[in-house]
Amino acid sequence: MTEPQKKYNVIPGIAIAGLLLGVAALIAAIIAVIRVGDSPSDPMTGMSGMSSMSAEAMHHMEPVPIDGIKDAPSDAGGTPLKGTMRDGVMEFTLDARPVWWRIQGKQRLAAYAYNGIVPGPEIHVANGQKVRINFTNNLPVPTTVHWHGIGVPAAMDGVPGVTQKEIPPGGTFTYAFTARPAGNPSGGGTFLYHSHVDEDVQMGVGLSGAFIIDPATPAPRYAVEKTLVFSEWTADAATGRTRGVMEMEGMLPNFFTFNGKSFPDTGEIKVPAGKPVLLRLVNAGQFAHPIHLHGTAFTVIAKDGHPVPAAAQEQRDTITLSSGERADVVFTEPAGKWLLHCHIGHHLTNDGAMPGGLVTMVTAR
Ligand SMILES: [Cu+2]
Repeated sequence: MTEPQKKYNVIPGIAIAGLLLGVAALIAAIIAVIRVGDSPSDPMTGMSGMSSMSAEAMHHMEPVPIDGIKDAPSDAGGTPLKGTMRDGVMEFTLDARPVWWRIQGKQRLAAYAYNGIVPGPEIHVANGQKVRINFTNNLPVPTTVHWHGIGVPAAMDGVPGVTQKEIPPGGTFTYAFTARPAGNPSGGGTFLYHSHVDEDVQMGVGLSGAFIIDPATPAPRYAVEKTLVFSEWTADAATGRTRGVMEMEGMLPNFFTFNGKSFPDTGEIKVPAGKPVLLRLVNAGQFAHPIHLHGTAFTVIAKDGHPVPAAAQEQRDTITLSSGERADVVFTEPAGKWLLHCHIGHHLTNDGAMPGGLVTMVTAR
C-alpha cells in the first residue's frame, strides 16, 4: 500500500470515532442535567467530583458555623500583644474565638480569630526570653497552636495526636518555651503561630499571627518596621460564610487580605522618603504570592526568620512566598505613592471584582 492510500483509508475511521464521541458527550450532558436537577440549594452539590467525595473531604468543605458569633472586638488585625512579666517569664493571654471580621467596606466574613482579630496579635520578644502563653479555646471545634519556626520543646509544638491532645472547645493549654529560632538558637527574625488542626479551614478563616524574635546580637533598626501578613479566603460574599481554602475546581479563594483587609481598605504604609525601612512579609495563606514593590528595589535580608549573609543578599522588586514562608525586606523609597501588591491578577480581586485583594500603598514623604 502506498502512503497516500493509507491516509485516505484513515478518514472513515475518524468519522466513526467522532460519532461515538458525540454520542458519549450527549449521554454525559444528559447525566449532568439530571444531577443538577437533583441538587438542592447548596451550590457545592452541583460541582464536578462532589459525588465521589469522602465524608472527610466533605468535612473540610463545610462552612464554619456562625451561630451566635460576635463582632470582632477591634477592626485592626495584627496589633501588638502586651505581655506581663512574672518571675522572669513573659506571660501572654491568647484565645481563639469565632467573630465577624470586616475585610473591606461592609464585607464581613465569619472568622476564627486569635483574641478576636485577623491576623492574630503580634507577639514580639527578645531572643532567650522565657514565655508562657495561656491559651483558651473558645471555638466550637478543637484546635491547637503551632509555633512555626521557633525552637520549642517537642511537647510544646502544638501537633495534635503527636505532641499533645487537641484542645477541646472550652479547653485550655499552657504553651511554655524559651523564644529562640529553631536551628539557630542565638538568631532572631520573623516567625508565626497558627492552628495545627484542619489548617485549610482554621488558617483559612483567620487563625494565624506573627511572632517576632529579636536576635541576641542587636540587629540594625529601621525608621519603620512593619509586618504584612497575607492570606486568602473562600467565602460566600452575600452571607459572609467561609470555608476551607482548597485548590479545587470551583473552590478557588475569592478574597485576599493584607493584615486582614482587602484593597481598598488595606490602608497605606507611611515611610520617610530616602530612609531605609523594614517590611516583614508573612505568607499565612495556602497559595504562593509574588509580592511586587513599585518605586525601588528591596534587599532580602532574611528568609524564614534567618538572616541572609550580606554577600548572598539579593536585590529584588518581586519576591514569591509560598505557604508558610517569610521574608524580611529592606528598601528606601523616593518621595511618592508606590504600590505594593501581589502580581497574580486573581489575587487583586474582591469576589471577582478588580481592583481589590492584595494591594496596598507605600507612601513616602
Ligand atoms: Cu497572590
